[in-house]
Amino acid sequence: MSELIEQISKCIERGKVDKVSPYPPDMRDQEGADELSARAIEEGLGADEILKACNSGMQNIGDRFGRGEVFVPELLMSARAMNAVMKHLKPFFQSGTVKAKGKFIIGTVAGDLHDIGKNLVSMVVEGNGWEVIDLGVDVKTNKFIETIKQHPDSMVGLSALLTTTMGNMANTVKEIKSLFPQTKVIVGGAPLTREAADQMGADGYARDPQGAVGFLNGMLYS
Ligand code: B1M
Repeated sequence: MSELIEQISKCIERGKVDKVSPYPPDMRDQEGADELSARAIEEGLGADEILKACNSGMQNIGDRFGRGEVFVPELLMSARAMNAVMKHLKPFFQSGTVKAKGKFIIGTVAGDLHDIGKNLVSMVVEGNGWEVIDLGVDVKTNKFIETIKQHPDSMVGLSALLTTTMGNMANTVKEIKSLFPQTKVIVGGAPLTREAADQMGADGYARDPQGAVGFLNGMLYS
């Protein structure tokens, strides 16, 4: 791993957003995720490599949270640092070729506020030529239903990061499929598995954004 990549990963783990951010106190006046990722791009490092560094920083802070060593405020600072990087990476994920293969409605399910992974899926899907309607986080079933009514030709993606919100996801899938049996629904997020997706009655499961693109493109030609 290059030194720059290691520094970016550390900034994500420590929640160091940018140079002016006073947090964390021991990194005061040092460059943060914002400046370092901009520099990494200038130096020609790939967006995928930078994203991998971010994910490893996120994994570390998540593990420390799981062990009770850090708390929600630290997770939030890490999320802010990651968003600072995503701002620079967005153009790379959106530089797709042909536009509008179809519409894709996506949201994080009710009760769940995690949106970093969902945003990545949005960007990559959009970059692959789909029009994305992003409903945000904590999206209730009704909101999905209303949006499908407005865009009946869409496919739908649901994201969940908590085992406790997988139940809400299952309810949303069930409701969508009972009202719109033709609408294809794909689910994803860290606690999901293909088995869980099958049990929910989802049409597809993807463990990463590329998997979501593969599913959508596959549906186009099926
Ligand atoms: Co939370 N959190 N969090 N958190 N958080 C996790 C998920 C956790 C695993 C941490 C831990 O305990 N080790 C744990 C969940 C345990 C569980 O249920 N299994 C947890 C918890 C417990 C909580 C709270 C309950 C904490 C509390 O309040 N006590 C709370 C819940 C709030 C709520 O949602 N109601 C909470 C809050 C938060 C913050 C708000 C502080 C913040 C989120 C900020 C934000 O998203 N804007 C946060 C964060 C940052 C995390 C961790 C550290 C990082 C998540 C992340 O962004 N990962 C996370 C630990 C971890 O993941 N190691 C943790 C990076 C992201 C790129 O990956 O989201 O997995 P991911 O997305 C991937 C794939 O999953 C996939 O593609 C993405 C790119 O590869 N994917 C899809 C995602 N959606 C998809 C949809 C698809 C296809 C693929 O198709 C539709």
